[in-house]
Amino acid sequence: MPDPTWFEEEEFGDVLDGRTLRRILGLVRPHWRHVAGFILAITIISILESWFTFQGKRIVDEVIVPQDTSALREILITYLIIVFGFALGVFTFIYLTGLLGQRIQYELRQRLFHHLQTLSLAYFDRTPVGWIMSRLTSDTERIAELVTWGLLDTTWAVTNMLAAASFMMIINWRLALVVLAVMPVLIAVALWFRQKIVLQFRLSRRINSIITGALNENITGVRVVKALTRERANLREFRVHTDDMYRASYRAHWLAALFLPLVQLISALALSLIVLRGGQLALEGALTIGSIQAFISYLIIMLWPIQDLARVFASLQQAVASAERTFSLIDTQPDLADRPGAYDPGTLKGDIEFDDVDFQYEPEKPVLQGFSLTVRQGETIAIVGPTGAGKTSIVNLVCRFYEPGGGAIRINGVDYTRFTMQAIQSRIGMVLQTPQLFSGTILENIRYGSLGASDDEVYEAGRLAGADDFVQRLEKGYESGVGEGGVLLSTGQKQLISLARAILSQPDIFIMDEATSSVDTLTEALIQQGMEALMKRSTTFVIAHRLSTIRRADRILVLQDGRIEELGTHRELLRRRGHYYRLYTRQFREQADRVWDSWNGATTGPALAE
Ligand code: DCP
Ligand code: MG
Repeated sequence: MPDPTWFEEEEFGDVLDGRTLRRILGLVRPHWRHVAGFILAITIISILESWFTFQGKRIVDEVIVPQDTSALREILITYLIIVFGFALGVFTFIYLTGLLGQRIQYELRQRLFHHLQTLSLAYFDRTPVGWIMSRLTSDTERIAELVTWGLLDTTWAVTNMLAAASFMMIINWRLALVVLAVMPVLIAVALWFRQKIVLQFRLSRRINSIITGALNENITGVRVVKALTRERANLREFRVHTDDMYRASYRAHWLAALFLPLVQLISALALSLIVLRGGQLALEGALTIGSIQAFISYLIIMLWPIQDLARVFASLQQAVASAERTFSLIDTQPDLADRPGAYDPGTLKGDIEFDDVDFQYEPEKPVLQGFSLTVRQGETIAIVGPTGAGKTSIVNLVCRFYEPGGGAIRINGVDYTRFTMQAIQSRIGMVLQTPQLFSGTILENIRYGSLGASDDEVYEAGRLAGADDFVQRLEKGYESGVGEGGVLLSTGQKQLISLARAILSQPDIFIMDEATSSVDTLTEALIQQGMEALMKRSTTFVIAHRLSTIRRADRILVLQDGRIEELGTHRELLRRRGHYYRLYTRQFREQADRVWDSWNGATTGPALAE
């Protein structure tokens, strides 16, 4: 197993990671008009907000204090304009951010999905499906949120403060400087807290994932835990983790609780400075009452973003972490790719030759070593052997889902790495141990083998595969849905559909990984028949568990620990009285009886009695 910690969720990234931020901005660049649009809208809103407050000052200074209504009309009209502009601005930025967010999510998902198709099986071996799913769903969402609401919050904070500061400077620059002197202190405090809180939350999250893992293992493995009477020891370990968790989140919440009151305290200090210094200036006649009131309002406006800073920063960090993971997926290079100058030979007909092939999934764990085998064009070779012997690995190599680590595989005398992947994989038909269907109708699933096929060709393939019988008995026939992944069908039925799909694609090479789980004898006979159609025209590799299949093969390969133990026809191998003979007598006698009784109508008599 690969080290399981490398894909562990890290919830917070470093906001100041310039490279990631630049790449995120790269996502936005094509939509710069949208961004410019909503930044403009936000700026206008911020200015209007401060201007609105300024009108309040005018009402006090020009209407209420002098008891004069002459300016009232003009002020009211200005109010109306502000409110109208405000509504327009809010509409614009909500609309544009929504649109931008959706576009970016859409593009990212497309890109990720497309990229995933290029990655080789080896990647999917070592990457949990859940991890990939999170990249496609929650992470793209968070990135979209970062470039929309995150960008918005930041812009809004800056423009809000600038607008408020400007209006304060216009009203009275000396008092404005007093207020602005307090701001850096507030921002420093907010930043310090942010760092501490994030640190604690990060810690508690990490512990949380350990706890979840422990819980998971203990619940799924409860039988073993009980059998080995490990309850007490596990409980002790568990308590240590929960204690750590408690302490970390306790500190985080304590800090979070402390933050707001502290900001308010400092703000109160700023407020009293305004009242004190403002009062002095007012007494000197250098400041109006309306101005003092406006200053208090501006201070409150400037405080909003600061109080919000911790929240915005936390979500920024999460989004940056999301982006890092998503980019790491986008940056993953496919392990297998077409070589320069790779070509399509037009057919895969010809002998298939394994020449001294070495193969391993993981370093230091060889699966095949010095494996040599030539399969003739049109031949059917049955591969048998104990579990883990390397049977599936051999067909994986034929499909070029993986490539040999040493030696070569030649098709018609040419090293197959000189061909394109597409050329190889499009000419191989396969039925897997656990057949894979896609949600849709039976018709669509069969047509997957050859997208250009007509309905009639699909029915013909269904008939050849022996799937016709059960399909016709379904209410909607070939138009019946199979459910997600084919859940509405039995394994045997899924194999029949996969067979029909393989038949339709007219492959040069056919691969069948027989299901070990027993299907009923009738279905088995049908599968057998369907395979016949393919075996006649294709070079066939069949990983066989059923006697009926093995006996039909031209040659049988007995595999053990990645080595060829025996190779020959059924008769030859039985005569040798070696490995195959023992395997056959031990494992297949019972099955043989069943098969003979049920269908094979004893034309040659039991093989053992040859
Ligand atoms: N293996 C691995 N990584 C994979 C698949 C397999 O490390 N992604 C290892 C497990 C076995 C060896 O490779 O030790 C051979 O595996 P095969 O799948 O080729 O084995 P079989 O197909 O013969 O086994 P079964 O009959 O169980 O399908
Ligand atoms: Mg296998």
